Amino acid sequence: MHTARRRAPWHKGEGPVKLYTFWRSLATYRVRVALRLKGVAVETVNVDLLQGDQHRGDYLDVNPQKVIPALVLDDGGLPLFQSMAILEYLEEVYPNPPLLPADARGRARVRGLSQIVVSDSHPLSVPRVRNFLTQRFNFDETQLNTWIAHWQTEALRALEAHLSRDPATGRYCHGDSLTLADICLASQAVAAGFFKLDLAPYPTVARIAAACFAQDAFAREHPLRQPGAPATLAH
Ligand SMILES: N[C@@H](CCC(=O)N[C@@H](CS)C(=O)NCC(=O)O)C(=O)O
Repeated sequence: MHTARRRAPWHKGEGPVKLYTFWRSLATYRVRVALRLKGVAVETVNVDLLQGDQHRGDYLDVNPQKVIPALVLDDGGLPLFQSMAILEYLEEVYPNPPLLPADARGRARVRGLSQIVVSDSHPLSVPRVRNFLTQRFNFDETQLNTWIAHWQTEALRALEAHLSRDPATGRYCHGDSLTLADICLASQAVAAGFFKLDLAPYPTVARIAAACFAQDAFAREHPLRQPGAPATLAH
């Protein structure tokens, strides 16, 4: 017998209304920056990942994958999920300022740079992966830090190699305007801070990250400026 699903109280109207977020979430940082760059205001709902809020029943109705971000639109539908998909949605629905280049090759490059972070680096150090390694394979702190540093470093190296060899790199990852790649690179730079990795060996990444953090949207949405964040980068 099927149990009737509780009806979620999704609102009806136009545009995003609610973002499920947490100060430490890098995926949600990406979405918050895009929302702010595009001037879209949303209500935020805190999902404390350290307290396990992502596993609670009411959040499972929001995102059964048990991760944030999730963006509720007021079209009456289920929330959007996965930061990259949400960024692409925002780009389509709020085209100004554009965060993807006008040409197909440029868009492929921006998406490629973004995926180094979103697909190949970030997922390897999220809480559920860290917990699995410690609980299932008994990783101690040193082993866990080695794991995290390895995958973060791989991403930083890859970004640096792509950015430094390509004349398409400008003030930002792709030319002199912000793109989705800068949003992803900034989240990678925040991760480097969290995990105490020096950006000095990656001068192009460091330069672009600094240019991003000098922008209001990146600075105001920085994880360490969110409610509940600790005073320092270490955690
Ligand atoms: N690929 C997903 C990653 C989502 C994700 O792993 N989010 C983290 C926070 S940045 C999370 O909610 N983790 C909860 C957990 O690992 O238990 C995206 O980009 O949205």
